[in-house]
Amino acid sequence: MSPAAETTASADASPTYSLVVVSNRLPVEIEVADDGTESWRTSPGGLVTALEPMMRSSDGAWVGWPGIADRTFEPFENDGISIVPVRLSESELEEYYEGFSNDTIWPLYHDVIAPPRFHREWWEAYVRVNRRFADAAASAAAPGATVWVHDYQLQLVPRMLRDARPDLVIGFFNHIPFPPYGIYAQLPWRKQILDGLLGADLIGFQRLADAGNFSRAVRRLYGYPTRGVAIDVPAADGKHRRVIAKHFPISIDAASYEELARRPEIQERARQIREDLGNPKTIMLGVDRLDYTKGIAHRIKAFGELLADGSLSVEDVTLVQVASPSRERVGPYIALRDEIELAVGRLNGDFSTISHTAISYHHHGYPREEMVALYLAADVMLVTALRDGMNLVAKEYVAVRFDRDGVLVLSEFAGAADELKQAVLINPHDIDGVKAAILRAVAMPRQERLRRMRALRRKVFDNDVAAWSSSFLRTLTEGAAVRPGIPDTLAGALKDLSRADSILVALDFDGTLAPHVDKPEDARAVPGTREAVQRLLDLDGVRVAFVSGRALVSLQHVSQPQTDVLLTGSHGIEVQLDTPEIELDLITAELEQLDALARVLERISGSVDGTWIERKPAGLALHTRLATPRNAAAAQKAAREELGALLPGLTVRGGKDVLEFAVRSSTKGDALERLRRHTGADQVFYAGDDTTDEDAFAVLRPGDVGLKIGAGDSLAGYRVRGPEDVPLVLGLIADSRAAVAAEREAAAGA
Ligand code: GDG
Repeated sequence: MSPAAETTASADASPTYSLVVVSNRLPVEIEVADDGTESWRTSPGGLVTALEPMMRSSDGAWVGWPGIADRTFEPFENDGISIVPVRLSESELEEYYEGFSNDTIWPLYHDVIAPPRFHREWWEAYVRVNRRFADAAASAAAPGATVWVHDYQLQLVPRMLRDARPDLVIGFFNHIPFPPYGIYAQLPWRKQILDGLLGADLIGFQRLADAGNFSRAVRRLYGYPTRGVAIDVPAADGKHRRVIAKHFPISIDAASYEELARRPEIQERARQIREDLGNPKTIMLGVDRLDYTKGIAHRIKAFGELLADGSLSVEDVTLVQVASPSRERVGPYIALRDEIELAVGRLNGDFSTISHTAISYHHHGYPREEMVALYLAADVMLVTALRDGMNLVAKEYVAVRFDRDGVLVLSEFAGAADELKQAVLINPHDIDGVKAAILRAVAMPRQERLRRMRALRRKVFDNDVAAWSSSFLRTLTEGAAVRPGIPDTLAGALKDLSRADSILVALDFDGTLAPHVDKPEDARAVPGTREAVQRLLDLDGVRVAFVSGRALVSLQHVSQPQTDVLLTGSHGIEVQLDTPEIELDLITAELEQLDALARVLERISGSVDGTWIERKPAGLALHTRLATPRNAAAAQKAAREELGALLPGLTVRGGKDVLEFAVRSSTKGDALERLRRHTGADQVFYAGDDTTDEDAFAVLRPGDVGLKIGAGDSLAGYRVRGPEDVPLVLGLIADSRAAVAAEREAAAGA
């Protein structure tokens, strides 16, 4: 633990990091001892636990506010993680944090449960502070680093970072809901916030619905095309940048909660709690930050009515409510505390007896050990949020219950309800419904409790916070965000490749030379491709081939190849290798299979909108690109099942929105091997974007270069963002090759 060094000057030539996490609060806080000495203490939270190992192994830094205003601290190291503190003044704390973050965005994003307040000075402070966080992150990030920005306080940081550092891979995770457009549209700065977020490569949300709300807002306010999770954002150079908006439900470090729960002293404490409460038959528990989104008043009302109508009695049931202090200087929170405490006081006044308290109410924060003991003691956990991004309390309760007992009553307006379906789900606004759920939970037979808890535990343990963070980072670094430009390592490999006596440059067409389009016949190579191919064709010892899944005539039509380009279509079944004609050979039996195949697919495609058939020399493709996801899946399933039964020998291949059936099995790997034989090339370069290109990457040999275009797992050693980068890559091969030729000529002349 490092001492809290305070400085006024900033350090020069600070070190940089390959993974930078940015959040409003740092995972450390300052602790002042009795004698006034200060030290840093780690504030344990799920996020820190999840990211700690990754931060340590990948040279990580954490940028954030240390929790104390008007103080400047030098970056320092804490437990193997570099900490970069950001300074906030007292007035910024009021305007940026308490104001814009917690009194504008928080209520707006939580379905305006409380009215959001819009103040232009708050917005200005928000922009100013976001800029400071972005500057700090930009200085901490190494070239090409990954930066992960967290939460609603920092929504402008992704754009600010991208403008300052286009080399970075930027992710953003929103821990709270993203509201429907009708609500979001109230925000006077609605366009600026969207633009801020769209600076990221990957924007993560808790629920599918949040990601959908975000994409809809982008469509409504900017008109950018969205397709599934992808949003195409125009970039400064006239091209498009692909941003992914997707749900990644956050979780907890489940094993560490269970580990605490298994400690004998914590189990003893749970027994003690029950005894101290007068050994009621049922302990119900609520644990929340004292926040109007948590529906605390609703649960108190339901419980009060159950006591009033005699369905429950204080001898049998006690409600323990932990309401940890939160945002105590923000207006609505001051009012909420009064409201809740009045309700608790009234209810206890009406129903408590000398020996039994109706509500045991605690306006404190407790150590985690005490929280775990409370979860263990609670027979029924009440989570009645009116709106909640996820609600980790629900998952913590489940993780703690290694005895598989206990009933979780869970609001369907909490993100956790999407996963924890075996909870007793409620609409907290429906007080009668909440009352019925409480009675059901109190009386639930043990068998049913165990069955439900077992299923809930599986969910929570299978999807813990480590799985969450690694899935977000994987999507960010492998998928959404392939870095722009040509990686140095690729340039180096191409240089080595071009030293070979003869080389083959083999290129997939769709998605590699040409962007994917809805109508295959409209596909065209990006500008500059033809010239780059021509430069290669003009060089000695270089052959160029197009390798496609398309029928060869269709490939000729869309690619308009120069005469010297070698062509293979239908995954290698058709070839045109320095001959005027296309070569293909199918036997009669295969031709008959082809007819049967066509009949089945025509019938399926005729009955499902948005699907069509493409005939290929040795097979047929069922395209589903224009169908709804459900129809596409149904059509593909029907085709697979029917043809699986009728023509079991067919080769089936799934691509992007397409399912292909062939009577002759051949892959792009076969095509590439044939091209290698035909050209006698010493080394091969292959570029492709689709799963079918993986067969070609699989047959590459040492010294060959495989280039994957865009996102997704691949065997290729190198990757670029999209087809627009490919002419540059081809140009680089031509440059290196020309340089090698010049060198050789000079050597020969010497
Ligand atoms: C936001 C989103 C989303 C509470 N009191 C004490 C205490 N806690 C701990 C709980 C839990 C955490 O605080 C609260 O997390 P929640 O998820 O329930 O809610 P928010 O604070 O509103 O969090 C939320 C979350 O971000 C993560 O993305 O799930 O939807 O609103 O871990 O245990 N912990 C201790 N003493 C307390 O008195 N030790």
